Amino acid sequence: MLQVSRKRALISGITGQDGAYLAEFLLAKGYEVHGIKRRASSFNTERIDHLYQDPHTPDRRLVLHYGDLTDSTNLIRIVQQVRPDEIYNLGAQSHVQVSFETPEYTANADALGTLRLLEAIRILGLEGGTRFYQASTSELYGLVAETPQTERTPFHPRSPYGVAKLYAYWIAVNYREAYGLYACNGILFNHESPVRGETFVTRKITRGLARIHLGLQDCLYLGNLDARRDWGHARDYVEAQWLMLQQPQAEDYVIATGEQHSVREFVNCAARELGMALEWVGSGIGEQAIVAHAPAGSATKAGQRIVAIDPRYHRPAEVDTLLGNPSKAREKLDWIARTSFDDLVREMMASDLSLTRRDALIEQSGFRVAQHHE
Ligand code: NDP
Ligand code: GDR
Repeated sequence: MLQVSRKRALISGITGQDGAYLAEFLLAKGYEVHGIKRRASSFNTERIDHLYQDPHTPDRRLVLHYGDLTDSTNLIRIVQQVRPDEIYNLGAQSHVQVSFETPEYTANADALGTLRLLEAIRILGLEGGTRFYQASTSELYGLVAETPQTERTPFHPRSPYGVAKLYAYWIAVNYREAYGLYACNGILFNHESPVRGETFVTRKITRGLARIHLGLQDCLYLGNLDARRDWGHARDYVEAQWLMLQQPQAEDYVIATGEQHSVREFVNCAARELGMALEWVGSGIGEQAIVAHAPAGSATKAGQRIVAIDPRYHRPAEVDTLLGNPSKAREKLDWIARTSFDDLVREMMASDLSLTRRDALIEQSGFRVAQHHE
């Protein structure tokens, strides 16, 4: 019988939000999936535990390799071992605010890490066979020159993260032009999910409100409530990443919903999911959200302050507004964002409510759960 060899993908950042959704997506498509995970002092594979296959499983299709984007020889060795058809470079220090505190490390992992992977492909002579996806970002636009943003909108990044990703964007373009490498930039706008990192604003809100609703926390502290983002669902966005690598020609694409909401609107929508109505009072750093209507069974009371501003969460330079135009992706990839804003918030809120119920039970039993308030 003719043996059809399956495609092999290598994912850096497989333990992150997108890595987990992409690994699941590619496994369902029949791929053999290899992922790079960092050595950590405790388990860090929670997001992909449901996909894990014991190393003794015959013919397993998910293989993890220890590695780091700051370590060239390690990356060359992994690419040499795997000889992937597709590399998805999702690994990064991806938190914008943290990049102001760790700018050099962010540049090393996010900018030079991309160069190291591209060089590994070249050193091993795989330019002809290995396709490369670079996780570029709407943070490249920063101080936006036009709205909505397209593939042709000029870049003006506003953080060490954005500047590092600007290098990564251009080095991927350069390797495409200089060496004929099939390299694509997906310029992805914010995308979220129930497994979004807990310190990004959306997850911080759904987790915080769930904890307040169940009486585990009194108040949620946020920064700029007026920031506006084009928020989609990670599950939809990883499909676009894959589609970009299946085209006859490598190109760059904006991936977005084309719809924008403020952080304050996200809070209101998440509160509504709990049956709670909020009233916003005060202004500037004195602005607060007060419970106007508390649902039955909630630990909150009408009149209680549940959201306040902490200037610690204001950034040295802010990206005030982002809105993407995904027309090119719709026309060339036949891709659209399927999940609406309301459905995204609903799914995240339901998931955090159920996780928080579990935490409440653990605490009632006399055990402590991790706090992670940042
Ligand atoms: P996460 O922060 O959830 O995941 C980042 C991943 O990168 C984790 O697996 C992390 O490992 C890994 N990582 C961090 N540093 C290194 C390093 N030095 N070497 C190897 N791996 C490393 O990010 P997302 O999944 O949300 O995003 C995926 C990519 O897409 C990132 O590059 C991000 O910058 C970019 N992006 C994200 C958008 C979004 O809205 N989510 C929008 C546009 C771009 P560990 O688990 O050990 O920390
Ligand atoms: P962002 O996402 O910076 O857009 O980067 P984040 O959720 O961190 O911030 C979005 C906006 O919300 C404002 N904000 C707060 N942000 C956080 N984290 N915590 C707060 O308390 C808070 N209060 C208000 C921020 O100032 C900002 O304006 C994400 C990351 O996934 C990047 O890796 C990715 O490239 C971009 O999205 C697209």
